[in-house]
Amino acid sequence: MSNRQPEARLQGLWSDLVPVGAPEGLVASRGTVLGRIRFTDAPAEATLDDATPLLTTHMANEHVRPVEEIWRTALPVRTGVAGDAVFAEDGEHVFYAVRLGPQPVYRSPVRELYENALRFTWERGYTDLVRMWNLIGGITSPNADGLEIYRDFCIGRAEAFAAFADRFPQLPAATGIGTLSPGVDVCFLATKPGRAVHLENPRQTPAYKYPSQYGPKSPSFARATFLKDVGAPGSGTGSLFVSGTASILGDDTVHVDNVALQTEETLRNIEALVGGDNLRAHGLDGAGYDVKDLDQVKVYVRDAEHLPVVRNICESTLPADTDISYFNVAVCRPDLLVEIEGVCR
Ligand code: 3EB
Repeated sequence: MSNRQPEARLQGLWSDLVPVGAPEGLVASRGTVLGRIRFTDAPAEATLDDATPLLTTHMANEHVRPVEEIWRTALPVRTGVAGDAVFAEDGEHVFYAVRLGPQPVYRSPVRELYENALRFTWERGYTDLVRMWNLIGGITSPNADGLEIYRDFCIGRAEAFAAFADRFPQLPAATGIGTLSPGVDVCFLATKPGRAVHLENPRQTPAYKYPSQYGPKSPSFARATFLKDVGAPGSGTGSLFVSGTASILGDDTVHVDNVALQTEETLRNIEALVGGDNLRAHGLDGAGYDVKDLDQVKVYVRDAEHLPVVRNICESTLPADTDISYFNVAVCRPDLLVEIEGVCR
């Protein structure tokens, strides 16, 4: 568990990644729980557990330890159920989580899932989408029609965002990553309006503009979202939520078949994304961040045999007190071997 910048933890939203079944003392932290994501050895329906939303996804195997991500806020929380989804809100933030079981074709059920989610958050006034996670079983396998499941998923998601384009004209930071069981687990964080600024990466084509060689509908996400702290003046202080980032330059996968170079390129992509020049290019003042400021890091590695080399590079690049968790799951293009996300504060 990271203890960097404890004062930042009194503001807004923060998370910890802890081993599943950790003793109380390790889990104890200031604030109230907004939501939890359990990365474990089997999926389960999203539920209220201990009166808080819990998403359970199959992302642990014999190569990585099961972990739980716990999102907290400083404000009192109200929780509930909305159809198949569970949620928690504190008046400033909402966490929403839902599981879609295995489908022959994902397009229509994903569209419906996303439309329900977008309608829900809009109606409650949490109109700034901040961060979405799309955890997709069999991500690079074919659906019943022979279309790759990630491409199938992207069609339904894009259709939902198109239907809500008047209310959500801008896309938030996201992750699209594989899991180890069929089905799709989705969760997101959103806030009341006026706090989120979405960023692109100068080294990468915006994902929503990827050419059709990567699928009939481009992926619907931004490279990062800056969330201003409540009440901060100007662009003020806040947190920068970095999307799942891979070894992509422009729209091309680079360093095919070289996991070390892919990991280093991914970290350079993050460096360019979070730096002061890119923040200022998006109207944010302040010094920006360094890749070393990335915390609450999740590293997704396709092949278990690559875990040691990826760990080595991450641990030699990031400070020793960085909170990093590793997952052995597929990435959304067969030629991508690694994907990295995190939060800068
Ligand atoms: C990429 O840059 C890598 O579909 O939500 C990263 C983050 C990726 C989010 C998504 C996909 C998604 O295209 C894949």
